[in-house]
Amino acid sequence: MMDALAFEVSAFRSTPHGAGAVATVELLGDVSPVLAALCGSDISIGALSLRRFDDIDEGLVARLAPERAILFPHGGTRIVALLAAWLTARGANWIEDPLSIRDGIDPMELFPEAESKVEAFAMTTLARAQSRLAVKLLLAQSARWNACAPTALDLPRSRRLNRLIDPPRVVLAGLPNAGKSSLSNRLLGRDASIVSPEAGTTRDAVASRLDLSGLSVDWLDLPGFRALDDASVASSEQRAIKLARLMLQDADYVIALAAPDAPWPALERAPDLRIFTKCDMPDARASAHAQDAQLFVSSVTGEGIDAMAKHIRDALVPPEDRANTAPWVFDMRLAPELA
Ligand SMILES: Nc1nc2c(ncn2[C@@H]2O[C@H](COP(=O)(O)OP(=O)(O)OP(=O)(O)O)[C@@H](O)[C@H]2O)c(=O)[nH]1
Ligand SMILES: [Mg+2]
Repeated sequence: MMDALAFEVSAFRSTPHGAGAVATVELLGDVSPVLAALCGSDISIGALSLRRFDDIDEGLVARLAPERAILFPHGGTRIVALLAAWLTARGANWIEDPLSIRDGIDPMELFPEAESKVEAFAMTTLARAQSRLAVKLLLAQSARWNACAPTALDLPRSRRLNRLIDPPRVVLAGLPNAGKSSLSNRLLGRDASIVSPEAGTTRDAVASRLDLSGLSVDWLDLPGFRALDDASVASSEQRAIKLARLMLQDADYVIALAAPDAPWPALERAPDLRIFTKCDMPDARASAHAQDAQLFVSSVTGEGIDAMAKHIRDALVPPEDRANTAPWVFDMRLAPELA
């Protein structure tokens, strides 16, 4: 029964992953039979129609071209997953990572309604950009590219802005018990890492996607760095520490953490930021290690946490880069001469 229906379409979610008010699911290929089965009947080209999506959801459907339609279901991840399952059960090719087809499809074909090449590229990029701050900037690019001679392209600035599309990697390094996991959990708003007064609690690095005042980052809570010749350190912890030190090399941004009861870690690489935590403890700021700190925070009271998030965001994607109205090379295909 299902074989008879084998749909010759590719489908993918074109809004960023995660929950949102409305998601967009693109259908490319022989879309008429899919719309007939999913929405009750086919939809004429150029029409926008409110339909039920089988028994999954209700939403708008835009039929943009003979071989292209967009579904607008509600944006919960579960609804999109159900639509994906419905489509794949009927032979459609569900593309989990639209990036994988990005280079194969001309954005102008994907977004025929776009008024310029830059707008079509911006729409394609918007589908995968991870940071909230990317949205307005990407939507402004078409006008900015029109207004500016390509000679004014500033590639280093564009590379920094690209962190709004692909999250940069931030690592938190400190001695055992410095409070790394507590700080990570506080930022995340949930307990991703176990916290305890026992040194060496975190073994494997714990990665979380965090929103730092509009910038998404991949945040890594590392095991505490202690001397590997310390006989009390178990061999599994020693291996974890070695791995963590490798992660430091790859990071876009390194934060060193100290506390009244934990001095600064010795790192192979100079940290980009030195944070002093547990500043709610009595006389914390008077402690010897506090002298070298740039920022003070407490994971218990929340003091300094918002300022810290903004500081890291602005270091990775400076406000002057965001405010600059010169074109942003958010996709190298727009400026092949710079590649
Ligand atoms: N008063 C106070 N205590 C804190 C704060 N942050 C962490 N702690 C305490 O410090 C201890 C160690 O915290 P963790 O977050 O587990 O430290 P860690 O750096 O992840 O430790 P390891 O995983 O062992 O390397 C726990 O008892 C926490 O409750 C803080 O801001 N204020
Ligand atoms: Mg920990």
